[in-house]
Amino acid sequence: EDGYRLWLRYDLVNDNALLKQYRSSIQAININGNTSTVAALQKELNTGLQGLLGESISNISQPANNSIVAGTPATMKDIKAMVGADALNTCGSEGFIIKTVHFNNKNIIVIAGNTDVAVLYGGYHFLRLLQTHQHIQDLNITSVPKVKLRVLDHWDNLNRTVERGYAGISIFDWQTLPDYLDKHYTDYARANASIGINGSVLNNVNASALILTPAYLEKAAALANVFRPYGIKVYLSIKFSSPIETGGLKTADPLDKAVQEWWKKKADTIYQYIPDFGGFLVKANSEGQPGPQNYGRTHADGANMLADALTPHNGVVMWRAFVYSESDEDRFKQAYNEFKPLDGKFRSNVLVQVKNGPIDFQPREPFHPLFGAMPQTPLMLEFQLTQEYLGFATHLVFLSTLFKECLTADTYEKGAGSTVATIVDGSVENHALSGMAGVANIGNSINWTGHPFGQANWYAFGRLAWNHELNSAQIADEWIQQTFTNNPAFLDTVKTMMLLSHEILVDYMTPLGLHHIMGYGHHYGPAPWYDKGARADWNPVYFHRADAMGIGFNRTATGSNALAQYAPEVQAMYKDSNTCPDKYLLWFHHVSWNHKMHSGRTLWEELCYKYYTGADSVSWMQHAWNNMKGKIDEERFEHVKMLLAIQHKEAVWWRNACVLYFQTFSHQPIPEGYEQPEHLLAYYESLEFPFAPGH
Ligand code: BDP
Repeated sequence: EDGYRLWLRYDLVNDNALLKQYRSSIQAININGNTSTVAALQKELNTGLQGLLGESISNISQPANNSIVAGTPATMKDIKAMVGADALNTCGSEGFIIKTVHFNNKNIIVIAGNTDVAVLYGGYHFLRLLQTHQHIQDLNITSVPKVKLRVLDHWDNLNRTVERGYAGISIFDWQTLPDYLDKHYTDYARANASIGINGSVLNNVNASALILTPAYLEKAAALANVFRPYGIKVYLSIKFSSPIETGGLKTADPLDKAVQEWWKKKADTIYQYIPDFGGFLVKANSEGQPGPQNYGRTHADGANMLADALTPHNGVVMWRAFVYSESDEDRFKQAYNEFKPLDGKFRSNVLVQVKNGPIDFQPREPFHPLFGAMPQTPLMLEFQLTQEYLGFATHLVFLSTLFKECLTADTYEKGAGSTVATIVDGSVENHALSGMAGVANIGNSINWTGHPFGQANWYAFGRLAWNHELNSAQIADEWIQQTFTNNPAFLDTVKTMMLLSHEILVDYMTPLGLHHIMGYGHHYGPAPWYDKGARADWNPVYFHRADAMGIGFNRTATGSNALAQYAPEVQAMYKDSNTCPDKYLLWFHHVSWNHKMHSGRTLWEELCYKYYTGADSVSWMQHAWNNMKGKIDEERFEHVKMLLAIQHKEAVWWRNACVLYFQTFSHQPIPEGYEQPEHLLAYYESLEFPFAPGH
């Protein structure tokens, strides 16, 4: 068990009664059609069922008693009659139905959809039911994705390094493409399809212009060919200055005719290589990347030029709103300031891609104020699965709870209930386009994600992009059962660990609304003291603002007034330091060290309490995990055990460094009963990590 099989392990069902039931209801499979997607489905069902049921299942050409019938109205003449035409009408092009029916005197499990890919999704869902030991006698499931574009963004460079990647080098081996098609590519596509991911951006947002040259397009096309049967479209990150760098033009001005023409021709060429190419992801005028503002144009000018080039081919532009420049304006406010005025100015095939929070993938952020502020523009939500600011691939953190916190946050755009999720899925404004992106945590390490539990974040992202109403406990349940075991004690303990893990990390890293106090550049470990960065807004001291009076960033009307970017109802929740929820307090307020918290403790005491509880909770996780010995394979058990020991060491490091540093402002003792830090502050400040990964 090296983790390579992810959640698609298909091991023999170890509950005998259930196995008997499954075997009697699944005696044959009837799938017709000859597309590559049908072949992929057939193969997955054959392998999956053979593994789960411990016997090979025959493929038949007509529905039979106790068989699975999978297909579309086009491939299977009775499908409509079996599930009902009306039901199919609600499924769109990707939704599926799984239903137990009695048809022509036969007991049948139907997996139906309007397209082959929809049926493939249904097939994976059916295998998930068996892997999670569900009863299959009376199935009646209809599942339709809420969001259209469910995409992984790879920050993978053409030399196979991965920006903020902690799981080895890129799985995309550009050197041997297009001739060598690594097994990883197919297994990557299977894993994605199994959770409904339907797009992959192959290269880093800090893009190389080379990606659009014929040599690389040919390589990208080879990947697209592998992914296509699984319903996955390929997208590319582009560099805005490509017309200059590889096109020989003097400018990349989006209003320049020659530039527009260059992109049109480029798009035409791309579609010759990849007929179903998804489109472009663009980081422009952000962290030094070129963009339309280099020519005095707006983000809309830039996005629209690319959108026009893609329109004839039905491609989309995912234009990122991650922008902030060196200025006196609070970094929190800058994306909103630049983008809100552009609402209504984008072509209909442009999505503006917004990170979950206003700063940058912190352990906890309030939702980005652009959600709810650009009603005329489809906003694509960007989460980060790779744990850039959350302990890399060595800390066990289940991100589903972080995702849900953002998705369920209410923007009040159209009154109560306009959650981020319903803005993103397009339902609040009736947008035709909608999307969610996850910055991938995948590399070529044998288990894909480095930390065995990193897989859960990939899994949770896919499941939530498909259906943001799923809850984290359900997702953890599914993932554990498929990835490890159905053992109830294991399930119970590990699910609890997973569900608490995010809050625990927040406690030992950035409690009470602290943010961006990690090591400079690489973001490894604590460095709240750091103030030597090239830009003020890259420095931890910019974000925590600790002084003799207190700590925190005043973003109320007496401070940067970033709060004003939210709806009045949201402002009302956060604007008073006495009623603001503790978890966001230092995001919005500079409060005194003696500020009374909801617990009755002072802020200083609460800060210590959080740091100490956080680190202690990692010991609890270790203890809980140790009790699981023998319930799963030794290999993964030991792996996680060793990683938890690192996590504990680092949690204590975070705690000690932060408490000692903030103490230099609070001038108060670490409350009685807490163990004193092992070293003096100077020791923690002296630690350097020139070779921290991922940067
Ligand atoms: C930050 C990363 C940086 C990325 C940037 C982005 O530190 O490496 O390039 O985001 O999203 O989180 O563009």
